[in-house]
Amino acid sequence: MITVFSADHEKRNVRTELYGGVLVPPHERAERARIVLDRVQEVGLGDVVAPTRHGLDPVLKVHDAGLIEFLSTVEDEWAAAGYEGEAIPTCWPARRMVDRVPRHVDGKLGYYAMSTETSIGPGTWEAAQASKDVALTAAALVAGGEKGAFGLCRPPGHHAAYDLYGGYCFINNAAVAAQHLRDAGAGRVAILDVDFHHGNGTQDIFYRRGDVFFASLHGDPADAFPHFMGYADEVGEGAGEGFTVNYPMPPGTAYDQWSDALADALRRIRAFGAEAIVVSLGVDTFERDPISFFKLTSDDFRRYGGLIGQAGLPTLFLLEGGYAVAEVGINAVNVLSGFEDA
Ligand code: SP5
Ligand code: ZN
Repeated sequence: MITVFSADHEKRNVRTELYGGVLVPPHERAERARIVLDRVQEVGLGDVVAPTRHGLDPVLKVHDAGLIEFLSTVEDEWAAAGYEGEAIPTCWPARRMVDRVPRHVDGKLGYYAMSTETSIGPGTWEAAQASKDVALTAAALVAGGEKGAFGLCRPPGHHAAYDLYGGYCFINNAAVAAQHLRDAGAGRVAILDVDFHHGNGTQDIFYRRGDVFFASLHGDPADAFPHFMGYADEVGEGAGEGFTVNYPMPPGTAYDQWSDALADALRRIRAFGAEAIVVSLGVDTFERDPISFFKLTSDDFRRYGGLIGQAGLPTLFLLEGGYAVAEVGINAVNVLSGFEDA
């Protein structure tokens, strides 16, 4: 399997994440991508290629132009405001307030953010663009006939909604890639989100569409981030009704229960008639992940890669979360090896 990788991910190297009331070094750090790349090379997964540049047109098919303009200017506006730290929102359009984009950067941050842990600093926007180019380049390989491809994306994407960033995400790589597959001729595309966290951004983007199926396995939002989306009764709306499925699961969930949900999601994807699958590959379901509460082992990642492979569809894997840094390479690449061996 070919891996697409860009060293430009390193341009996102913020110092802070607001966590437990303290500014700590980010869980989503550059070292993660280097460790996954090292593992790809160590096991001889296949060639590693650089992305080609795709510009912003494919991004604007799934995101609000206002969000993209904001992301491309926020760092300058933040610096111009005279702040010393990294950009973090401090207020939101909460219930019964107004839906208007403010002029001041503090207001814009609150307008476009879904959470506060995602500090923005110099280079964040460049890295986010490189990440979506990785996803698009890997999508083009699948559209061109590869059975599988791996987009080693960083920063991740699945929390980025139509007009929101957050959860360490800026551009929704999986949504951009799924739209690319549609435009390249796939009539029906499925997105399978196996990250520990609900893929709220991806669900948001396709919620009213019947051509892209979305399935997410995740920590129950009553107990886990993003808290305000991902319940089982969210099933899509309008033309999208019946084309979203959520599998929220409780603290302590291990492979037996988790893989039952995966099998059900794969049945739904087959019944939908998907011509390709985009996997939002977060490995924060791992038993020793520092911010999550599932109990998958490193062997379980290989096993479920095999289940995805047995679906027999062209499959694009895009890296999302996974914060047990020492094991992130082993776990992510185990999924890919399991897929290839299926
Ligand atoms: C892509 C991705 O995995 N994003 C995750 C963003 C998580 N953001 C907030 C996490 C707050 C976690 N609280 C955990 C408490 C653990 N004791
Ligand atoms: Zn996650």
